[in-house]
Amino acid sequence: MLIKENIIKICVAASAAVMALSSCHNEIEIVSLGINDYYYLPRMKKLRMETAYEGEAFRWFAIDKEGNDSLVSTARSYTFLKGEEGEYHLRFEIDMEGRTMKHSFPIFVVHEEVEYSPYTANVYEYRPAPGQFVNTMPMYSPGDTEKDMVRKAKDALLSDEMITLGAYGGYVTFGFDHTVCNTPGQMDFMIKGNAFYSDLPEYEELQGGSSEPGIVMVSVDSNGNGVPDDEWYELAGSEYYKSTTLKNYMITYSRPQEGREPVPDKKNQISDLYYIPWTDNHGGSGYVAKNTYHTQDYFPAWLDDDTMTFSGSLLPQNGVDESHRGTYFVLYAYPWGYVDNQPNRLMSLNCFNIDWAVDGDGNPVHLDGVDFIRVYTGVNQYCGWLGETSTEVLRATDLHIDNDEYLFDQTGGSNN
Ligand SMILES: [Ca+2]
Ligand SMILES: [Ca+2]
Ligand SMILES: [Ca+2]
Repeated sequence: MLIKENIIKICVAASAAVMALSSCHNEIEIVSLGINDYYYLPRMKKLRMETAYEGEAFRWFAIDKEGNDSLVSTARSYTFLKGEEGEYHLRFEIDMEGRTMKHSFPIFVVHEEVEYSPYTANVYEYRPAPGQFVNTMPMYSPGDTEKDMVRKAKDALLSDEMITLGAYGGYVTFGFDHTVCNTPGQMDFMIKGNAFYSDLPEYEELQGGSSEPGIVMVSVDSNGNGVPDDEWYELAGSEYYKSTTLKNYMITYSRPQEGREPVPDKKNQISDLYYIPWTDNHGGSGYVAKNTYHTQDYFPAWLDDDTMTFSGSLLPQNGVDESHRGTYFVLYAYPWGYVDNQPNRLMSLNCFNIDWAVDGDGNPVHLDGVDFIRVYTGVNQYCGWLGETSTEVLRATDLHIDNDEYLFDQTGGSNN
């Protein structure tokens, strides 16, 4: 009932606005502004508005309850997104041939018709780098294509099962059934991994065990095609601004040569030391070795290419051979901002804030919400019998939707 009354009120208000504009412009022009008199929009969905006019300047204002306006965009189009239901007001202005036309309109943000899921709902890309769990997590079957493997990765994440990203650079790109909104001052989503602490003395300042940090990137479906082909932004975790983190790192892995003679290191449970060679853009090179625990192919079996190239930021190595003889490695955890880095029980340290987004030059970027999230293995490291360091990923949770995963204050944890 309330909504119906609102519609009537808005229609009246809209006609008044049209009348006002009509005094200096004919109605056809007004219609071709391309902006409706009002909008209904589910929460957490984007609304892209664009004027049909070629103006000299465009201004979009958000108007608060007291009637104060604030400029939100000077582009020809504007994408509106709100996580909270309610009535919002905008004003659009266009300068054209020495005149300014204005159009004020409300947007009613309503609850979605079909309840959103708070969890991962789609996987768009699955490109693990070579690794000891590749082809088994998720399981490859002969004949599977990349599309099949993306579907298997999706089935896994939707069931809260683990997938591997393999060695440095390997990634997965996933999303939700809505846009994840960036709530100011709050963590926005959580991603689980399988990190755990070793039994280190509590007085040790550094904690770790199996921490295989994955870097998170976010993207907005700016072109609205539902595909992650838009600009990406890294979420700057605790290591981002340190000189020990390399930017624009690039690595290329090569498929193992067919019929090559393996070179084992039996003392360290390695069946082929020189199994998968890699080179990087810093003059480095090395191998992803094959161990005796995992005997399947480590190179993604569904790909035809003989090489795989990955790029991104490179975190410093975090593994230390505390035994000094290759029997006991501790992979120390970074403070915050990475996947598969801190144990899942430390929930806030597995949470991410869209406000951490930076562009390719490291400049902070404000995003109202994100449609695509990518996680990639952030360390290039090999730890003896433990093998390559590879990020593992389980399902993600949107913290702004009621869920069973995240059970305490969302503002807790690391910096905002
Ligand atoms: Ca936020
Ligand atoms: Ca897109
Ligand atoms: Ca892991």
